[in-house]
Amino acid sequence: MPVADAAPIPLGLIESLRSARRICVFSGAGMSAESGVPTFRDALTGLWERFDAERLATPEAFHRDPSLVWGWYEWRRMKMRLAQPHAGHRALAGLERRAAQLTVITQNVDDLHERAGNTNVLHLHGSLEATRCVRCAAPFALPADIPQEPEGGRRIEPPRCASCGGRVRPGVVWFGESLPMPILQPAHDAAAACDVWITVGTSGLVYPAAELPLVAARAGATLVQINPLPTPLDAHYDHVLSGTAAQCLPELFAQERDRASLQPGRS
Ligand code: BV8
Ligand code: ZN
Repeated sequence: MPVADAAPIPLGLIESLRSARRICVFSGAGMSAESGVPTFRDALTGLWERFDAERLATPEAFHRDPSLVWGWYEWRRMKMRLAQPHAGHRALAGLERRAAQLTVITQNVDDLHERAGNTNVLHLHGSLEATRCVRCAAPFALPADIPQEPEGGRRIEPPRCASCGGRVRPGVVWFGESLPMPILQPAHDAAAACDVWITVGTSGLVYPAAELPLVAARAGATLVQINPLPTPLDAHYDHVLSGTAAQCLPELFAQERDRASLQPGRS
């Protein structure tokens, strides 16, 4: 993806960051792209290329063809396990150590934010590793080793639940399924209380997640978008940084930190 040179970071944004007490970062698949995790739309290759993500990531698809869907999630889990956090993830972990309060709200089902060191991460759409029984919801422990999947993918029969024999499903939120309230409520509260809201790497097309930036806007937060491409919600943002996550996040916080060091009394 050709990346335009990131425009200089506006001083007003640096100031907003410097004076912010509560910061929210809202990430999508683009946040993990430079770590080699295919974005949601790019994850449709090989066996799955003729499928539409929104139709594959559904309870109906799993019911109709469990080995096709389980194979897809094992392939994505392999990609996730082989991936490493990038400079953008590390910059967010560094910000958590410095900021008064940082909440990372992610649509991603990978664990790259946590692996980089962020501890306050809300997974709106679940996690690839949190597997459970589709019938009795008993948690299911996956083998520790990295799945060895062919590049083009393959069908794999899902494992069976030890207590009721039901099929095991990925711990993600599928289309048509409601988001877990114990995650959505604190995400909504963080959005309504933040001083600065930073959206990174999302097309902003999936609801109710895509409503959260508007909650922050209505609460008067400064809104920042980081994406190499325009998105339908750009008009709602005070600052749009046209660049990638691994490029813009370290740059943004380096300038904020450097500026801070120019001002007495703030580490
Ligand atoms: C629900 C987990 C109650 C699974 C996912 C209101 C209006 C319209 C539709 C609806 C609505 N309310 C509900 C719906 C239906 C539906 C929905 O939103 N449909 C959309 C498609 C129109 N929502 C639901 O079904 C939700 N549930 O509402 O329940 C209910 C129930 C029944 C009926 C009504 C209501 C559940 C949604 C959650 C689905 N699960 N993931 C899995 O991963 O397999 S969603 C999944 O897709 C991701 O989690 C993510 O949210 C989304 C993908 O979007 P992005 O992350 O943005 O990724 P994308 O590839 O699109 O874009 C990448 C972006 O990054 C691009 O902009 C690109 O330019 C940028 N980029 C690329 N490289 C970089 C970069 N940026 C920075 N750096 C880079 N290097
Ligand atoms: Zn069970």
